[in-house]
Amino acid sequence: MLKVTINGKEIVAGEGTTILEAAKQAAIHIPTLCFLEKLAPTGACRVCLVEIEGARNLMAACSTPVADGMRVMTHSPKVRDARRKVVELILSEHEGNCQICDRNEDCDLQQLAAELGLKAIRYQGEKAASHIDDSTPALLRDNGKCIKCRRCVTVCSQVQSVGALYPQGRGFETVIGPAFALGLNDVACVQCGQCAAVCPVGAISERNHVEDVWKVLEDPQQTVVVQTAPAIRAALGECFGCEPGTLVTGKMTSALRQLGFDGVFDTNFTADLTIMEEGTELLMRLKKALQDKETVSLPMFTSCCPAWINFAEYYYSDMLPNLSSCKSPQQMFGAVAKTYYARKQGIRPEQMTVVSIMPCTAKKFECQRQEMIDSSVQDVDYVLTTRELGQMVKEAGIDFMALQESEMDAPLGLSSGAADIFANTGGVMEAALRTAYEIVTGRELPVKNLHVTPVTGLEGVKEASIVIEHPVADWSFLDGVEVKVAVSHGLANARSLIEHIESGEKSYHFIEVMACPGGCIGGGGQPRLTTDAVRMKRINAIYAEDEGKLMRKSHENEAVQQLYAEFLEQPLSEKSHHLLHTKYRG
Ligand code: HC1
Ligand code: SF4
Repeated sequence: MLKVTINGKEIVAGEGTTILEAAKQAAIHIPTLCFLEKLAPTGACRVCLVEIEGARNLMAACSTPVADGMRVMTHSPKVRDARRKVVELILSEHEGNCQICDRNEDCDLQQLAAELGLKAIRYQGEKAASHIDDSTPALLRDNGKCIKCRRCVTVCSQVQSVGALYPQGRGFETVIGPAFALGLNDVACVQCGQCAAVCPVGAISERNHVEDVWKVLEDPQQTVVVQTAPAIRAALGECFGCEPGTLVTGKMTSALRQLGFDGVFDTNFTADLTIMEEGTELLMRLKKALQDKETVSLPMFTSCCPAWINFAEYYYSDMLPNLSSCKSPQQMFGAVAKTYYARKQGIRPEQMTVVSIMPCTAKKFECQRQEMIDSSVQDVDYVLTTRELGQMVKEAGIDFMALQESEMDAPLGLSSGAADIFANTGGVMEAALRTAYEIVTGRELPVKNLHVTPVTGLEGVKEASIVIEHPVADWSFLDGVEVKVAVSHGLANARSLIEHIESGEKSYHFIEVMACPGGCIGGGGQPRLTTDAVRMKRINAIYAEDEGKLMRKSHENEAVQQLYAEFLEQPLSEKSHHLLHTKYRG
């Protein structure tokens, strides 16, 4: 252990601890711009400069390890002056247009200027030219606002193993973006939005569709229904000052009704439907492989995360037959709403608009894919992120925190606890196992025993196995079979998992992949900044939502049962195949 003194306070720290980490242990705040927890520091922004007794230069706290006997000053006059200069130089190049910027009042640079007490910018520099990349339906990049901190570069390469963004040129000429000034659509960007989630300023954001939704809400010819993803309810409150992980399901429902939606529904309804379809698909693949000895594609991968689908298409096209053919719950919802529900309402698909509230930017891409037009028109019309919904509620003058709670509408608003946990890494797996176990064994799982603990939590790759004992007659070929499953989140983890499978080191029957760290609760459209502490709070809230429900298994959802009885007939029926399943291109 090493003894260090920071601002006169003695601290004991382990070998390899950085000054930034040691200061945090001692409750001393050193400001940063480029730093991201758990990822290799780049030292790019120089905001975390500190003074070390005996050293000639100021050092970056994020990348300087402590040494025994080191004496550090984090806010000495020399440090404060240097830090101000660094931030003033950044501001001198930054064309912020703050009042009309997406990040106004939610901008790390604004906050930093306030924290440092800046009253003037002593330097007048040339501003970077604005260059807008709107080549994808998911994201908008404006190089004019970029402060070259490289957070997006770090996340895209280290967390997602994509590397779509990187610094090019030198000094003032440095540009962060895809090679040769191409758009994100021209490179292998999966549109996950993790770059937008960490950008400290307004340089990368979601493509904003709020105005489109206002317009359609005002159109008397349209029936406008809304679906909310499982992860929204544990994060939307943050837009109104709540602690991360505050559940706002009832207030969110009331707000949506007040905004003028004609039906307030839940993506969770079709998450339950997904379990019926995907669980059956998995069991049929196992039957073909183990009983009929046919060649089938195993392991089967979940297919609800659109950024994961993009990743598989770009990098592992040979594995596309291994993806479940199920559409995501978002897309199943659109197809069911514009057929089954529209018919119940006596309207045609083209008279209905489906809006989704998603924690995700890739969902904006997914809804306009050519494969997603099965109701005869585009099944989902607009996708808003959690942040965009927060903006709409504010624009409408709704006092969110004062709203009474209310319930979603039937039938497409009814769902189980299994659907709630889709929001968390490991949740789709757990939801599928709850249903598959009961189908195969004919025995009810004890309520206390529903969590599959090895697949919960924030470890990057998680594994579990279940030995099937005494299945019912139809599934007797599974007797004694050890079903192996894996869960990964963050695409770099998916890549390493797939490489282990391809090399033969690992084998599984079923794998859940979510692109964003933590699963959807950590999506690219969620309120910023999502740290691990924030992820855990949202995850715990979602588990609490599940645990508070009487109905916690997808196959118990009576509204889903009714949908089968009145319309779809049974899982994997012809109609289900037409509306709920798809095939992805290579
Ligand atoms: Fe997700 Fe899903 S859980 S993908 O993470 O399968 O976005 O929340 O809506 O579609 O249900 C996102 C979340 C979401 C779908 C579901
Ligand atoms: Fe990289 Fe995802 Fe951003 Fe695309 S959306 S640039 S893949 S982090």
